[in-house]
Amino acid sequence: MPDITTLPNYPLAQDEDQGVEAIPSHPLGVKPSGNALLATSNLRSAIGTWQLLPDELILLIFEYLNGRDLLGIGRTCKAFYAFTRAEDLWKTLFVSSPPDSFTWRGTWRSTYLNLPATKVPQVDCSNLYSDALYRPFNCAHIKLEPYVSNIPKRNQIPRLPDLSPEEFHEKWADRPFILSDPVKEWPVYKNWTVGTLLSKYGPEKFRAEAVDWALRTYGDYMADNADESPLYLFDRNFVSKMGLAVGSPTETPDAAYWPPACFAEDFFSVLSDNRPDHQWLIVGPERSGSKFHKDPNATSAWNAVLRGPKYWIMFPSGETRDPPPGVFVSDDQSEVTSPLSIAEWLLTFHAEARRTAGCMEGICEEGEILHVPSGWWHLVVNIEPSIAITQNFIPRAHLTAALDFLSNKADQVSGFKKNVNDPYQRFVDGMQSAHPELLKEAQEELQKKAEGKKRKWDDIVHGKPGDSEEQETGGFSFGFGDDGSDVEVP
Ligand SMILES: O=C(O)CCC(=O)C(=O)O
Ligand SMILES: [Fe+2]
Repeated sequence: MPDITTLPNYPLAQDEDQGVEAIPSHPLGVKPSGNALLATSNLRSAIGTWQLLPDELILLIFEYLNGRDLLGIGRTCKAFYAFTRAEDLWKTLFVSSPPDSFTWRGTWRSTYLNLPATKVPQVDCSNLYSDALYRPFNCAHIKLEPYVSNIPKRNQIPRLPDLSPEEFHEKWADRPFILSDPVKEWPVYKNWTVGTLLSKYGPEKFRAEAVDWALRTYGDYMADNADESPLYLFDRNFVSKMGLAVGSPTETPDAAYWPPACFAEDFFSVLSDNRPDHQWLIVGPERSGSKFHKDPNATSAWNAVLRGPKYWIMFPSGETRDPPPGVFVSDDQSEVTSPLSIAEWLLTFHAEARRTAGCMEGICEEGEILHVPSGWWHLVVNIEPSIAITQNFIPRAHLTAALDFLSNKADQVSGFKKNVNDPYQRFVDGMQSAHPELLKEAQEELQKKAEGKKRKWDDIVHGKPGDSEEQETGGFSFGFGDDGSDVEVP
């Protein structure tokens, strides 16, 4: 019987000769729920009263069990065996109490239980029909190609060889772009591969989400995992761990890399060691990446790809703009909810996002560097195993935005060491001694913005002087948000 599905997003699991990209069969044979409609038997009938509960709730309840109990309940019937093989259950157990030393064994379950692949039983659960179990497997195997190709011309992120600081400040500080030249000069571009890093730094521990793993263990993970959302190495202390020198090659002859000239000005440097986290080494397998977010503290960023291309999809933000499709933001913008994994977002929202005004997309290839302007939403997915370095900075054009963020969104400020209190005041003090003129300009601009906002609010509430009765009553509907522009103050 062919596989059918109730969910339009799930491709049918078909043979390659049928001309559709094949998703391999689930290792236990579990099929999407829709197949139950025509099935003659269903393993779920063996779970007794649990049948009253949806699969998602069963998995949620299983999250409260420890490893021994999961194994126990998994022995009661094939259906529960399949449920207890859900990788997220074992990942959570592993991450909540990581052992000091372990061997990565291809899955979180096998790693937690220290089971060699030969000891994992092949149980046939082909009469179990469950979207909750099939979905993560499906998402772990989707082909990225349809999403990262055929980028509409209007969406394409511009690509340039290089930019001078003046060109950047005058024309490009608010726009995403890719530079193809500067990174090709970096020693880390010439020398780093996953292999060379493993041989040089294998025992060194790096941060990967909630765990610190020896790089060689992370290398084993990269080479052999089937996660829907692969663990992503994102380490902010790599420069010291790896003993790197960073700086312009004229001043630092043994420099491993240096920011391109157009990104060199960075006003957070006035805080020297008290600046917030600003540089990361990023390593991940194919399909790893970053869900939609804006970078911290209203900073801009560059992201240099050393190995493995990255697909970027980006949107501008602003008071009059909605967040990207599939992303939800609280009223004060302090909480961003992006509930879907990258794969599920691609399946569900990519087509709509591509049609949405403001969308920019591009592939940053090996040896290229991409600019993320302050305040832009971005989602990134690695098309192949990837190594990148990213750095956040405050350019001249976004000094006001950074001051605004530090002073008016103090509760959302992040990345500072615990002992750095009142980052806003520290930043103002630092700017006052290093760049008093620029600080004054930015503060004046901020002041104007605040007054403009107040005026706009007063206009809306009380009507503009000279407004007719009719305009006054209708004012609210076109006061905010309808003109598609991002300019807060006329
Ligand atoms: O390379 C990536 O996954 C993107 C990283 C990123 O967005 C960030 O560092 O803010
Ligand atoms: Fe980012």
